[in-house]
Amino acid sequence: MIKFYYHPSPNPAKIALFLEETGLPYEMVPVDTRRGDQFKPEFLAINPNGKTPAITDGDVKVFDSNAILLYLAEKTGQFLPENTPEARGQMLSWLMFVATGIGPYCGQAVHFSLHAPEKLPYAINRYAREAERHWGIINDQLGKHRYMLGDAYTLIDMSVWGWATRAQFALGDEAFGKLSNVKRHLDEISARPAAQRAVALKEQFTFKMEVDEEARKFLFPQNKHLVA
Ligand SMILES: N[C@@H](CCC(=O)N[C@@H](CS)C(=O)NCC(=O)O)C(=O)O
Repeated sequence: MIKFYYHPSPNPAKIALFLEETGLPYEMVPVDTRRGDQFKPEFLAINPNGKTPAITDGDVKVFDSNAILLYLAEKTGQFLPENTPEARGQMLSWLMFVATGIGPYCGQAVHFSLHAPEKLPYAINRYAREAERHWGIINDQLGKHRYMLGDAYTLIDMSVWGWATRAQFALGDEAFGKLSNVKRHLDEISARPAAQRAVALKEQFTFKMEVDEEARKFLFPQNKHLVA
């Protein structure tokens, strides 16, 4: 059975949605990153990057959310676009775009506005504007058709959904004013029963929610190198 290494945050949410949509049997393994579970040797043996999500499927280990989505889509043959070079080219492009644009820029936007010990206007502005710009590209794409790749719901929609659930947190309460297509897409997917089960997964374990000194030590280990 698939073991799904999970924390209630945007990248694992994509995998929770895929697993729930397909009905693949899986066991959820909580990784409480605010308590340091991501640095346990048994987890690092699966994901040497020490971040969630990861899965094991028998002897197969897969880490990084978009790699896991592609692995599961290829394994099941579900939620893939048609098997043409054109459709596959678009799928790979958007998969990498979400992985390298949406995720990291939203993450850094939150980091510099909320968690950085100094409020640096240059860094706050750079990451907020870049996060907005990336979401604007998704919004334009969703203005052309119902889903990211056309008329069919695919793994790319699940990848976008994981982060869209946190877009307002990253960009501010007014974010959806300029991103009406993203909001429409988010609302449609969030209403799916599989998405509701994916969101409810966090209730199966009591994760630490506070970002206190202990959590900051685990989430931002590089800070120990800062000179006081
Ligand atoms: N590129 C990775 C990023 C994974 C990532 O940053 N995961 C976050 C949760 S959304 C995490 O585990 N954070 C805890 C930490 O950084 O220690 C992916 O797409 O899976």
